[in-house]
Amino acid sequence: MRVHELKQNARQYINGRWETSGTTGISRNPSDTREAVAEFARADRSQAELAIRAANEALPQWSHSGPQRRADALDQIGTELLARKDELGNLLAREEGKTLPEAIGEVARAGNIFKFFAGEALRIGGETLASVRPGVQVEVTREPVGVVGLIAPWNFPFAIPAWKIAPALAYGNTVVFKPAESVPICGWALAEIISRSTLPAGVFNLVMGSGREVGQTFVDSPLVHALSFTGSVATGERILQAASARRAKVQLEMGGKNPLVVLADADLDQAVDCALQGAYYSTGQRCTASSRLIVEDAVHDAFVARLRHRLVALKVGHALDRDTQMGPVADAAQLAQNQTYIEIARNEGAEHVWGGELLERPTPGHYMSPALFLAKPEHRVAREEIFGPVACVLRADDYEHALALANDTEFGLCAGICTTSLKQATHFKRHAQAGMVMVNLPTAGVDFHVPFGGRKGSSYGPREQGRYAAEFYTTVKTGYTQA
Ligand code: TXE
Repeated sequence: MRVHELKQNARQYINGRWETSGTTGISRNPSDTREAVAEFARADRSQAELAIRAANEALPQWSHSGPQRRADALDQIGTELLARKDELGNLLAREEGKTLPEAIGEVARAGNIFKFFAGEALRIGGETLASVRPGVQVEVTREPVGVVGLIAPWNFPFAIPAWKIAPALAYGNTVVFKPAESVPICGWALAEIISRSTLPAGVFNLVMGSGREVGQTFVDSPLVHALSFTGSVATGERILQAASARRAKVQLEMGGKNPLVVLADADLDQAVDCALQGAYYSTGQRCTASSRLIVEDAVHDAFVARLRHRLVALKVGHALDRDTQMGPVADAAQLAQNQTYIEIARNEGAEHVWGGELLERPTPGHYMSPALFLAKPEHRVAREEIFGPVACVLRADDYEHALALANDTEFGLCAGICTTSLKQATHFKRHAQAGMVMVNLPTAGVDFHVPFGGRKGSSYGPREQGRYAAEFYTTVKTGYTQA
């Protein structure tokens, strides 16, 4: 079913059937809040439990299914996502507010992820080792973890679900998936494609609803063996406590306060481009956003002047307008959070360089201008994840000071450096305390086939994406055979 043919409300997908719920919600367009994207069913606890039971019942058969069957299903899903990337990108831009080119790119990424894991399903391997005991053979094999509960955020409503669902299915797990409350229709559209693949009933289930009801039911259910979550630090920590108390396997991707270091020898135009893209594209709503720009003293003022110039010219508008470079903030709560941080920055004495005001556009939406501050390392605006188009510049005396500032954070997702010095780029790659490191690139914008994740307060558990995803979605078994 095409998205524009959605006449009734978007329903839950449980045990191979589309189900209504007791209540419904309306998803709205952040570029034009008068527009309802669609009505959707809102599940309660009992419906979430039904989905979990369906996933449990489907597990024995699916976990022993052949890899070709899994590969074919994933490939089919990936092919449809790629073929419909323009239409689904339009939906994504309308529901989440990222610009149309960004949204189409995200759907294509989701399609490529399914295709990648179609291949991985055929590459599940193991190890054979000689035993320390004569005549005994040891083999290490990978098996599915079981039923996995996937809890997604709103900022990448196709790509993040894809990079959780595709490896889960490739490695033989069954899935209960909850999209974020503000982007259910993107989750539904993905589920609708999955529902038409060759997966048996119950292997994949969509449950739309609140974190407190549906998400918490996944977290608490003894029938959910593993949980993969992307979202805020506070929710992630609560999930970790509850899930580890019942010994479920947990993977968390949470916030970031990613540094982009600009050294005096950097190509300054390239560095300003990296900062602009990294901090403000996708309206700054990326966990990898370059929200701390750490600039060496000698080029500090020139860098700030050039970045300010670019911000003044940045076109903020409706996500579907051709000229728009930065769409609206995703929802009213996030806009309010951004505005609170702007107030905090001013009250703490950070120097305001540009932006941060609410903007009026021809359509009523959550618009604000990109904001830039000169901050001190102790300012909250330089320490806490804001998750909006708000960045700050910190002045560094030299490279060593810049590196120390870069690592002076409770987060550790991504770190970047702009420099023409091979020596310093190499040193930074080795000493940045982050899961991902970029040289002469924005901190945001990563490939789909390599590991994604961080250190310190940003992440918990094994990495997502690439073949490293097997660490979370499988468990190993060690077999001994006496010949
Ligand atoms: O996140 P939540 P929200 C950060 C960002 C943002 C803030 C709040 O700073 O401003 O989080 O966003 C589900 N048990 N990030 O409110 O609450 C929820 O329904 C189980 C950064 O959207 O963490 C949603 O599906 N699940 C991040 C998901 O958790 C629960 C991306 C995330 O929601 C739950 C998003 C519960 N008790 C937000 N409560 C990044 N770094 O990429 C909520 N959920």
